[in-house]
Amino acid sequence: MILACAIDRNYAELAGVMLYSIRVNGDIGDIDLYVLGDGLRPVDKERLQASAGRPVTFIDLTDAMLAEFSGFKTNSNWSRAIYARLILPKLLDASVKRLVYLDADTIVNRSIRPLFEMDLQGNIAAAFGRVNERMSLPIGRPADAFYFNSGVILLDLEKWNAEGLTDKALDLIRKKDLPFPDQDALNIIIDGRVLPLSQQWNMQVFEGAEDAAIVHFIHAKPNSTECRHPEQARFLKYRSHTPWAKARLKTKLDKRLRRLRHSFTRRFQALTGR
Ligand SMILES: [Mn+2]
Repeated sequence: MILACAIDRNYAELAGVMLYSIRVNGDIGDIDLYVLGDGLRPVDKERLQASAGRPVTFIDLTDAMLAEFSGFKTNSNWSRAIYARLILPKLLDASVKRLVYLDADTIVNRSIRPLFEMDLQGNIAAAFGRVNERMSLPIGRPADAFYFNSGVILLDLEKWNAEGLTDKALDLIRKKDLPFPDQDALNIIIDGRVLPLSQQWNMQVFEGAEDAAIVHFIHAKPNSTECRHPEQARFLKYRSHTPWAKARLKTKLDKRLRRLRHSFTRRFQALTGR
């Protein structure tokens, strides 16, 4: 069994704190940690490894892998790494039966062993979601469809790979203009085969966050001055034990610079066809 995340360099700090929280609370035993990285430097990997306190397997995104998502939507918040999670099942050894994918903007406050050991009851995945008209209608699903968040997802890899779902998801993103491409594609291709998880595994709202097993910072990130989340203090406590202990909090200006950098990079890629 594997626990994995997919990040670029901008998310290394968040991933490091997430890995540290797993080390102290996750109770993952011999479950292997994987980080799929887009442009991670050796120093980023060293820091992630130090935070995890155990071996981490790094998979670097190659040009061939990136070619699969050429032309896919990105912005300064959604990097190419959001698509990388879709190809992850294809990159792993066929003997791996289960994968828990965790977004880097999460912290783990309790044992996540129950998540790995959960009976999927024949489903292909487990994730937290709800009936969500606002997310479902724009992608052509009924108003009463169950829509899950892809930040915490347990996958049955045998079923996933047997049905070639990576290629199906990528095809769908290529053909349709989906507002939240990776998450929408997942919701469409495994529709009806997702075991609903309790909210404590992917707590996105502030209320009750202190008791959740996994807190997911979906808005302002906890390493930024804009974060108003009640669990930011816990994030910073975990962070104080990682190589990012003394990193300054990101500001609005950092965000603007990141946006600028992103748009320049995109123009450059358009010009050079990369
Ligand atoms: Mn997230």
